Amino acid sequence: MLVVLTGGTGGAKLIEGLAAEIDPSELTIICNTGDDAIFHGLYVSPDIDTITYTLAGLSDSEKGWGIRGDTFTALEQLRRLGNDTWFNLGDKDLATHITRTKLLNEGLKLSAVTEHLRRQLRVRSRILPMSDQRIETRVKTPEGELSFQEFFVKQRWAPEVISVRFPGAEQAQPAPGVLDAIGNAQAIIVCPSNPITSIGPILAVPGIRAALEQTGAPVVGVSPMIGATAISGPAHKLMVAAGFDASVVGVAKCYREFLDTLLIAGEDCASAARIEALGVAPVASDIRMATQADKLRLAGEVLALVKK
Ligand code: FO1
Repeated sequence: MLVVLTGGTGGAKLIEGLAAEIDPSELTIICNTGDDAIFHGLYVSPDIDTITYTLAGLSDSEKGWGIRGDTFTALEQLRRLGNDTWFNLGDKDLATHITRTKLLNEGLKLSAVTEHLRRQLRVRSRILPMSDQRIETRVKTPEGELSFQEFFVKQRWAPEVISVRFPGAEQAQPAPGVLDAIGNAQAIIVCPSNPITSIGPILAVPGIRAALEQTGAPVVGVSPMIGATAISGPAHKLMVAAGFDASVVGVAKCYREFLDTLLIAGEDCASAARIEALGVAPVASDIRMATQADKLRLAGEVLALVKK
């Protein structure tokens, strides 16, 4: 059993490769839910959906989110009716959020809803939300505090970031199956996701970080950073706000208590000694996943490292 910690887009690429390289039913994916938000009364869980759509072969790989070929007719009508429509929800994607919201309103937990949705879409890997309780990533900027989606989508991650917090995390528990999956894993993979706002919320759920620190299984991460910038998105900006270097060394610092190995870009080889000094073994590779072949190759390299 392989356990994967992930956010959305960057993680989905590696997970697509992993699911092609091994039996997908051997993968348990623990997903960030700090980005979740309510739009038009519907509960949207972007990272869970990105991973589910990816494994169902439905994802829009160009955008990195949503369903390939989706249309936006309902959204246009919502706009005409005077709604705020900066968050782009496609027509087919809306069906997911309607189903999720209906089941949550019927009393199902997010983990049970996620299980239902992935089974309906014939996804063979297990997808677990980090928690069934609401934990909302909040981004403090000079103009005030924003939800993650307000920061990321509405404001296109332009505002200066002062700090990030995860209200609800302290009182939350890991979703059913999360701690068992980590405890029984043969290996754990930390995806090239944002260490602060994708993996950070997962680690903020009481018990998850400790489970990772206690596991005897190898823990291998892939850096989301090359040089001083993220491969995509605002990880560099958020890492600096959280007090880390915007670099592979900063990534290693975020995970040093439980990470055994970190895959880094060849360009970052000069940082290898500083990563090693943190107790993490750096391995240089081509970590960009521009093509399908890249995803398979990198997944293969990660699997080779965890099998060592
Ligand atoms: N990201 C965007 O940049 N713009 C969007 O309008 C947008 C809509 C959207 C709808 C459903 C969904 O599941 C994801 C969506 N995302 C969008 C992606 C999402 O905001 C981020 O990728 C994640 O939250 C970060 O991991």
